[in-house]
Amino acid sequence: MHTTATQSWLQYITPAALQQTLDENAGHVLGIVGFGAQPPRTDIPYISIDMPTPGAPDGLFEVWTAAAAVTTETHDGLQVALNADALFVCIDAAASGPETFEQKSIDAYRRLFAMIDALGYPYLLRIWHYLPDIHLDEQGLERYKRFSLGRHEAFVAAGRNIRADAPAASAVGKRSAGMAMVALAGRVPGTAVENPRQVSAYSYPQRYGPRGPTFSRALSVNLQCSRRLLISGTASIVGHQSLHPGDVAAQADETIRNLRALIAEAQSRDLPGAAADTGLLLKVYLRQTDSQPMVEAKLRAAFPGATAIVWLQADICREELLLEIEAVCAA
Ligand code: 3EB
Repeated sequence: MHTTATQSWLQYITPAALQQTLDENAGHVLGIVGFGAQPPRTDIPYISIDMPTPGAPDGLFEVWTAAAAVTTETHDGLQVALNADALFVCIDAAASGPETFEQKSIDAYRRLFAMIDALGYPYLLRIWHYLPDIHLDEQGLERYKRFSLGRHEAFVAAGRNIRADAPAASAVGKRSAGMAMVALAGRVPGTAVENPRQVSAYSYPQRYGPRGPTFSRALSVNLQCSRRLLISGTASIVGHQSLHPGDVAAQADETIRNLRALIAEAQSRDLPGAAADTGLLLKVYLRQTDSQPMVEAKLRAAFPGATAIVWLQADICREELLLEIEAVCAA
């Protein structure tokens, strides 16, 4: 039952290592996300995100693998990977069209929900949103807020509960036009973990947008041999407020406290995948890359057992936030 894929689950690799990784995990790869690098044409779901990768001059690949054998198919024009308990899909929403990101969000989520419902994987576990010009004013509302409004409307329209059905998520900027989404869905729900230091995102007050962002702070999932804690993009927010504007070092410290609080919360509930110091994979989005060495030193000190720390340059969804960190606990 255990294959080599069980140990990995998620790998961040250089383009030079991609072919070998795909060969070693043949039949067990759920999806490939390229950052600053173009994935190969393959049956496996893949997408390229236009985002600089400081410290990785050739770009990097995020490769999701699974213990259970994976098949691929096309559904509604999308390449989908499926196995006994998970579905993986990438949605590359066209840059064209006059509609706002509220409508783009509604359309993409409608398509996603219709697909995961039809294929029998109705529980959205993890989703990444990569949004161009995330701060752009769209008819009097910042694009990220419009996007969140559309997401809320899409959850409601699909009969989903904005709290109980909220997946783990990240939402950050990307460079070239067109919204990209990457999603992992399951046949059974995960267990949500909220951060005791933070107001739940779906309960943010209106000043952060007419509808709060629909995501959980973390989701504990059990996919066959793989019990993991999927931690959402986490930033320097306490309560609902952004702390330490303009101070990236203090934001990094605050974000580390948030990550620790979340992991401790999962541990206190005996949820799987929550040992902070082993097998932690960290993906760091920095608004400006000059702080990378300083942030890296803090992360290495805080999480000495981290098995990967990868770096991307991206806008964060609130203008005053200078970094956002997502994680997978693979303990
Ligand atoms: C925050 O805590 C920071 O809108 O899907 C982090 C993760 C953030 C996901 C999302 C937003 C999202 O509010 C921003």
